Amino acid sequence: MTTARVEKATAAGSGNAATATFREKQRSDASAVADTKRVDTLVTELLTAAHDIIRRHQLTYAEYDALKAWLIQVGEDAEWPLFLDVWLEHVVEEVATADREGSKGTIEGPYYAPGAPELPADATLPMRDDEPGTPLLFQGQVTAVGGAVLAGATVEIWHADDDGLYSRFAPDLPEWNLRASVTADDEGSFRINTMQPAPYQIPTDGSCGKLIAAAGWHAWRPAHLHLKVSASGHQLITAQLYFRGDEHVADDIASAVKPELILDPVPAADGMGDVVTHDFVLDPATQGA
Ligand code: MBD
Ligand code: FE
Repeated sequence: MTTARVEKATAAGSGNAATATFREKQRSDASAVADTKRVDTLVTELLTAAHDIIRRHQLTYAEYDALKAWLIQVGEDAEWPLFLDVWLEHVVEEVATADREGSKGTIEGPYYAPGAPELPADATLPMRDDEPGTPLLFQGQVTAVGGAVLAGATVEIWHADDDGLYSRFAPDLPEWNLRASVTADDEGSFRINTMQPAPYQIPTDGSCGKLIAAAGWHAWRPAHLHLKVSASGHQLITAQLYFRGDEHVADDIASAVKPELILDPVPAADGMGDVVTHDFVLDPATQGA
C-alpha cells in the first residue's frame, strides 16, 4: 500500500469526478420524472419521517445547525453521489430487481464510466507495467434464464487497484486502468486477466468520512469487482463480486454484499496468482423496455 498515493486522493477530487460522470449520464438518459402526485407523495413522506425523528429524539437547535452545516459540506465536497450510493442505493437496487429470476446483482456505486476499451473474450485489462497486487484470472459464461448461451454478450468490468483507488476518480492513474468492455465468445464465455483489488475506504477527509467518524462507524467496503453484463433482448445485470475471507464482507458500509456474490478463488495452476469462475444468467427484456 503506497500511502502517499492514497493521501493524494481527496474526497473533493473523487467527488467532483463522480459528480461530473453522473451529470453526463443524466444528460443522455434522464427519463422525465414529472408526475406531481408522485413527487408530492414521496417528498411528503420523507419530510414526515424527518419530523417524527425530530419529535421522538427532541432535536436541539445545536443539532439542527450541525446537520445544516454538514449538508452544505456534502455539496462543497461533491459527495452527494458517494453518500447516496453508499447509504440508499442498495434499497433502490433491491426494489428494481425484485422480480428477476436470473443472477443476483447489486449496486453500481459512483465510479462507473462508460466507453472503456473494448477487448475480446480472452482479455487482459489495461494496467500499468508495474501494476501492484496479486494476479487474478476471472472467468465465466453468460447464459439466459432457461439455459441458452448468449454468444457475444458484453461484460463491462471496472475495479479499484491494490491501493483501493479507481482510475478516472483518483489522481495519477492511466485513464482506463483496470477498466474494459469485454465481448464474450460464441459460447458466451470470457477470461479476464486482472489484478486483485484492495478493500475500498470512504475518503476520511470529506463529509461522508466526517459522518462515519462522528457516528463511530467504520469506513470500509470489502474488495470487489464491478460488472455490467448485457446481451440484446435481455436485462442488463449490474453486479459486484467479493472475495470470501475478506473481513469486510460481513459488514460492508454500503450494505451491498449478497451471499451469491462472494467468490472463492483458488491458486492458478501456473502459479500466477488466483483463478475464479462466476457465471451470469440474464432475464429476458421486459415488455416494452
Ligand atoms: C465504491 O467503490 C463503491 O463500489 C460504492 C458502491 C460506493 C463507494 C465506493
Ligand atoms: Fe466500488
